Amino acid sequence: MLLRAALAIIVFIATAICGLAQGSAPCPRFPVGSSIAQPQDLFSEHGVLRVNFTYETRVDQFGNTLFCFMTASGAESPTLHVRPGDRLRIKLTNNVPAPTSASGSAMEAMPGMTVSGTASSTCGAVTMTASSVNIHYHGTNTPPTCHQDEVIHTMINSGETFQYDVQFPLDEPPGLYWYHPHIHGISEAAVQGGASGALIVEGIQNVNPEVAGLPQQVLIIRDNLVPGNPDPGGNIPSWDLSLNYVPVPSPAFTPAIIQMKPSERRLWRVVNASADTIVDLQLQYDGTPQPFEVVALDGVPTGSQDGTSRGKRMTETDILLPPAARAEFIVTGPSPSVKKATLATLNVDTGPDGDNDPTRPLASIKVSDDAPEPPLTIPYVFEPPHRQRFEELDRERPTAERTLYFSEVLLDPSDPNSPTNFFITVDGQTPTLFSPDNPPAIVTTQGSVEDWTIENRALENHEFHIHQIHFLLLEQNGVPVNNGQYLDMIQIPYWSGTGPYPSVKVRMDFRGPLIGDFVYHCHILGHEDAGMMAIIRVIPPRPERRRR
Ligand SMILES: [Cu+2]
Repeated sequence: MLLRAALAIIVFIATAICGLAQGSAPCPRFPVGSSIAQPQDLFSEHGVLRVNFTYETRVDQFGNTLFCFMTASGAESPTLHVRPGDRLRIKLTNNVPAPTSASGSAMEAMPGMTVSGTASSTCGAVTMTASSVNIHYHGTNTPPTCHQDEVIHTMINSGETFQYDVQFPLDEPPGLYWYHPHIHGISEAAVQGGASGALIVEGIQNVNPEVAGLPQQVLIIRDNLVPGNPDPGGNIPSWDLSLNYVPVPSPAFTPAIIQMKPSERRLWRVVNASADTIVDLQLQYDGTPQPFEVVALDGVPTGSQDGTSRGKRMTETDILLPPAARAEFIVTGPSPSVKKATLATLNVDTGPDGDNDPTRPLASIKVSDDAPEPPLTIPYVFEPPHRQRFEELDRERPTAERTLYFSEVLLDPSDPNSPTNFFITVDGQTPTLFSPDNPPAIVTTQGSVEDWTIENRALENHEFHIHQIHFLLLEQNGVPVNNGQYLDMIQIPYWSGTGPYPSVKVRMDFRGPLIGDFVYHCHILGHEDAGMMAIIRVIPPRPERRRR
């Protein structure tokens, strides 16, 4: 209910400025059933990518509030290309109108929605409003400091301009990342409004030479409210989806169109930029699942961490992508004899308390000899790969082991319709809703390597994400996983109500240079906004240890 109230306030504010917004037409959307277009590509030069963004809003014809990042030339949510070691300098101006005093005071009255701090603990604005924004550079191993990838205290309010200057490390794995707002309490509304874009760290061909020369297609899946807010079930999903801003609305699910040449090979770089919707991608030709030749997951080339600095391809016929997860894979387009070629998401069983993420098409692939190619091709230019960031993590001895768990509790246990509190808790501590003023739930030391067992004690799926670092998946439900993959997203499926809790065991790598406070949370953003997030603090080693 808290989220819906917040959303209602945002809709009210945006409606008030609807005429103005439509005049300047920010956040454009494509018609249902249209061919997908590639977002505009922006590249770093001489080690720096400079971007001017405005944060915009408008209300669409269905009453949904849209949000987006726009450049001065009118490009919406462009793909940002950087190289390892580059700086990303985004100057962000928040053009979303300030809340009215009435809605502002309502916001301040909402528990968990008011974020205030002192000048020493904040970064940008001091008090959160319904129009606050910031940017998280998801999956990047960049510093959690003010003006970089800091989301706990960074707020840019209406009318304000803020300068980001994000330093990418030299050993940033080459691959697909993404950017989105991360203001606790309103992140779901911002991301469902469409404020997200792709971020590519260049050089995947250095680790996976087989992708060199392939046309590359960025595919961004987003979700949004179903107009009219019908009860989910059957063909009515909890949220509608879109592909590169082409809506695929329920219940007809008219797919977007991807044009390809017959049997053409392409690198698809897919981000599930949904706030809440889990997808399970499958490519079907006349009903037969086709191979995805996977070369990277969550920005890390698959199988690249064994010391060879060479990625290894995995073949899959479907790929589960939690919200925020990425997959990069080679597809071969249909031959002319294929009558129906569809990129679909399969039904995801999210549990008795979960959402409805049904089977539905996303895109129909149309082949013709004169189909336009995507504007970018992976360069046929190779450099020696950097040492892979997480190399030999699998051989490290963990310095600590922890158990964490996801749980949900009704605010009023006697009223099944009361709001749900969402928690992520270190076993032994008291479940606590997130607040930026909370002390860190975990304090660790730079240089440590920790094994975390993360349990799901709730009756719906949760999707674990930690900022700043990737983790190595070690076990699922106590069974070792030996594919050596480094991820920043992992699903922990729902608990049935009896038996052991579903769990994953992951190895956290704090050996890198990053210190400071950052967060881990469920990346179903409705859950994160409702409390399912906590702070970890990485402190420098004590001087006497440093001398060793
Ligand atoms: Cu969750």
